[in-house]
Amino acid sequence: MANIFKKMELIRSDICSERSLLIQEKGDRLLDTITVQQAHGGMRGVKSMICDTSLVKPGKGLIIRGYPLLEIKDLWPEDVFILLLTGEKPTKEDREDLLKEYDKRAEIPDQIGRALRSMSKDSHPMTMLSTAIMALENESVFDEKYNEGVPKNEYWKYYLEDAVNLLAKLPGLAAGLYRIKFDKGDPIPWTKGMDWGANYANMMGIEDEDFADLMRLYLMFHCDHEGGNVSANTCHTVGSALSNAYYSVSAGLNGLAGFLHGMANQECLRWVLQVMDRFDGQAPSEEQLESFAQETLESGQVIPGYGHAVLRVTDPRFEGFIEFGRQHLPDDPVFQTVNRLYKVVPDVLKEFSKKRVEQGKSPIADPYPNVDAGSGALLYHYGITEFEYYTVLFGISRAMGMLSQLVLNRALGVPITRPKSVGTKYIKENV
Ligand code: CMX
Repeated sequence: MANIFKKMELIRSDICSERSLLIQEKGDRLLDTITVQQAHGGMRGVKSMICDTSLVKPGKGLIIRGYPLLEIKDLWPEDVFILLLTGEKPTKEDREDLLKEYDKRAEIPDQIGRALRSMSKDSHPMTMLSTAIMALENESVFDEKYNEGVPKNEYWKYYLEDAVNLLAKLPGLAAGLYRIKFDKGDPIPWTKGMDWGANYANMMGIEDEDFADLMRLYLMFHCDHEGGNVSANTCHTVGSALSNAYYSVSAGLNGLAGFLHGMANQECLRWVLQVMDRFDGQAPSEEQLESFAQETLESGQVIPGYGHAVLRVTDPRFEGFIEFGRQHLPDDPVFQTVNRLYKVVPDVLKEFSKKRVEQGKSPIADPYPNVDAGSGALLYHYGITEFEYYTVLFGISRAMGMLSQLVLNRALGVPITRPKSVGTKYIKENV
């Protein structure tokens, strides 16, 4: 890991002095104001934390270290982890250096398989993932070094060790739990010399070059979405207490398992298959899909895979997946249904939003598809029909964003998170 360490040593001193200078020169300047509505509304849009790994622009979508996502979609997941962490696109040597580390660290202790097998058969795959990560927590290098009394300014090094250890094991954990939970046979070990995405595909038991390509794209697309989303923000907060990377990432993943966040991908495919079931498994017409979408809204449910807290355009990650689908599976009925839904759902949501406003409710701010609307159809095509598993794939990728943010936060010495809450009485009396 010499290359990454060297780069991190260099950028660390730069980012630390930049941070000190900014606080010194502009520490008392106003970054934002907050309204009562925002305090009551999930702090939507409040600028109150720093994240340099990526940015989500409402009109453009995800920008990773200055690169719009679709411009760098051919980077492999291991490349993007280095980019998130260091701010620089990796060289071939950097990638090889990281892959060698994964080769050294990927082996999963036997007790993890035993722990997963002992879990209740109806445990959700996200519960199994979180449990498996927590079962590895005793391996934290940071905890060991902290107990030895290393100085604060070296904490980041051991968070980085833990990050690489965890990333090396995550595909094996996730693929292993897939095989255990869905009776696919014994877990398959990591193959040395094979990249992260292809290894994950292989360990799931799916030997198909196209699927390995999809995995690389999938793992790249879900890697990060700035710092305020539920999973990243949770990981940030837990890590700020110096909980190690295992505690922090597991906590973030528990947030990802929410139906309004990463679990929307399983819900989305469930919803797509529901409408197809009505039409003998065929892709329904646009009219049929329109009335199904209206029915969903009228029954008081959300349309999964549509809407976003920040985005106000079609998610470029969705566009990227649709492009992959057009190239590799244009005739697949599930993919065709997803594609047709894209033609009708935004208008249905816009109409529904108008009615909501007439009733004095808030509008639907974003009627367009997010990442979760497109990914499931592709996974389904390659035989991953167990859609409760989809959030695990999202989580393995998002761990790269959470871990790079965590390491950078420790490198900067970001303090423990502690915003101030106020009561209703305070607002009534003081605002
Ligand atoms: N279907 C129906 N109603 C929707 C909707 C959708 N797809 N998207 C938003 N709304 C509703 C909200 O539920 C909210 O209604 P109430 O005021 O009655 O509670 C209203 O519109 C206003 O919400 P908003 O300001 O547009 O959106 P929020 O920032 O509050 O929420 C999100 C964003 C993603 C939770 C919401 O759009 C949603 O529930 N979408 C469906 C679930 C989904 O796809 N989540 C995945 C997001 C991406 C990810 O994190 O992975």
